[in-house]
Amino acid sequence: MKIIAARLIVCSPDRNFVTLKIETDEGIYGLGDGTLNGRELAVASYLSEHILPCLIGRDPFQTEDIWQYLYRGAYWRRGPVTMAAIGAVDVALWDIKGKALNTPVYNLLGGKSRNGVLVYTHANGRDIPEALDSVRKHMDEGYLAVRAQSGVPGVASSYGVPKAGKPYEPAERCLPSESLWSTEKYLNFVPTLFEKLRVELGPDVHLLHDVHHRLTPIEAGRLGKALEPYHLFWMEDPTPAELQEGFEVIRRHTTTPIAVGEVFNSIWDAHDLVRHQWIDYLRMAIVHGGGITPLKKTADFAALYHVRTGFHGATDLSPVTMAAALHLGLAVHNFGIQEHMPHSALTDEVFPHNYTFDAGYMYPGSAPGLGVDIDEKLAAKYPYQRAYLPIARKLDGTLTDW
Ligand code: EZ4
Ligand code: CO
Repeated sequence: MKIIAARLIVCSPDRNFVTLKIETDEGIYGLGDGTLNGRELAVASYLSEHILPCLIGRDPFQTEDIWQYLYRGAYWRRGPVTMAAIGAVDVALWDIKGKALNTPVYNLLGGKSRNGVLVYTHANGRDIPEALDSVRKHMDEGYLAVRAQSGVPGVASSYGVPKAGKPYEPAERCLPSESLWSTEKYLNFVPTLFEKLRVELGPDVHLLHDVHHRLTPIEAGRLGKALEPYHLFWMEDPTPAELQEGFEVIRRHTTTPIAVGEVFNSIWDAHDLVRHQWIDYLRMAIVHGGGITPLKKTADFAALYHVRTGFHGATDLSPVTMAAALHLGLAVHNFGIQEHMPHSALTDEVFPHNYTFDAGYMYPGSAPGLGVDIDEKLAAKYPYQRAYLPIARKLDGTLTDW
């Protein structure tokens, strides 16, 4: 089998997606996701200008060699643009492999290690009563695990707070909007949110929380300690992770489990975090980590240190990435949990898929390959629109981590 064509579909059915379609001489094609929120066209151009011409004529079964060719062979390595581009190719090749062998991709990764993939979804509120209602609503839908975010009194437009009546979607089709941040107000507030949630909801529901890189390690230690009575499933991205040893400081102060990695691109971003057991869950997205090939190795490495998976699954990861995460999550032994921030109805229509949700778990389906397609005619009606993530400033105007 040979690759005869590779092209991009850049569309915006409610939000932007960069999708790679690789076609073979046997009529089988595969899809890969190369979406990098707010920087979509950089990946599209990396693919179309630099990668796609090198794929023609290659054997799509050679996922390992093609991955090394694009990573090692480029001389320049890592970074979100490069790795999302390589990830798009890798995932499309696994999709082709599954279709050619007439089996779902999870069967090529070790087969089913469990019946279904435990997922968590997002509850958002402008205040505690709204956040509580939102968690309850998702529990009624069947979710067993819910991430809870709430507006912080005195902090306008903090992370995870929806505009009235709309589902939360951080990227906006305008220049970066500015949100405000106060660590002091946040740290005083968050324990009161989780106290209320535990009192009202009882001990069984898994509660998660995303700090979104906003604290220093010692501040994160304080928060983790304050949250211990409410036994969170995890505290996510407590501090920016460029300084991996920062997590040692957090660990010294709290037993609240820690998840990190949605902005990582490589095991080398997490190597110290994992081998020192400073974290509990690794959250790299399949697309931004360079595809299924490196993520399978990363998961196996993490397993040696009792670190489990918690792959990123926000709406900026396309249904193709969602499916890839479900196949890998079903197969690896050290699966932890999968994020599920459902796509809009229009996005789901553009990307028809086999995966399903039932009673707290997701199932990738048994279609050959990844089980996701793209309706190119419909996609063409929704062209790319420039969009950005917000930025954040402290109350005195200092730019801080969003
Ligand atoms: O801000 O995906 O856990 N989920 C998140 C997301 C990220 C966006 C960035 O593109 O933190 O909401
Ligand atoms: Co996050």
